Amino acid sequence: MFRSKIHQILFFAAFVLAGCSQEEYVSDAEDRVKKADWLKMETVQVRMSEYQFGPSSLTFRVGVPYKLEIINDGSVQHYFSARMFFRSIAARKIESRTDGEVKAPYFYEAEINPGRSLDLYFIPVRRGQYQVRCIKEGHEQLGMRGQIIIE
Ligand SMILES: [Cu+2]
Repeated sequence: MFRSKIHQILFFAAFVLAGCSQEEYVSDAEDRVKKADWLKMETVQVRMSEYQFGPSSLTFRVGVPYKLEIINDGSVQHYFSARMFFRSIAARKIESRTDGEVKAPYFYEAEINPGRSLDLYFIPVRRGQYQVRCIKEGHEQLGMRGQIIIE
């Protein structure tokens, strides 16, 4: 009886720890960004429009530095919202080609004006399959969702 209680507690602790590690951002993002060879950066584009992400599935490889060009080809604002994806990468910065850049280790979504774009510089860290969606009202239901795979 006592023993099974201990087991229950251990299982619960393991469950909580697993949950936490998935919830946390990559804590050594700045180190990873500094050590990466950005000359080997690969550029990938995703285009947003009414009402889709094109392509709707993106695949990245752990450890490779990327620039993801998030382009809004639509006629209204769209979001690139991907909380768990952003928690699985080391972000270097988000750059606007016209207005400058923001350097921060952690992001969770980007909102982009029609006809404009933002570039996300990052290194994938944790393998997995993540969701991206537009959180403008009704857009996801109309098809603005996709998947991001880190392999
Ligand atoms: Cu949208």
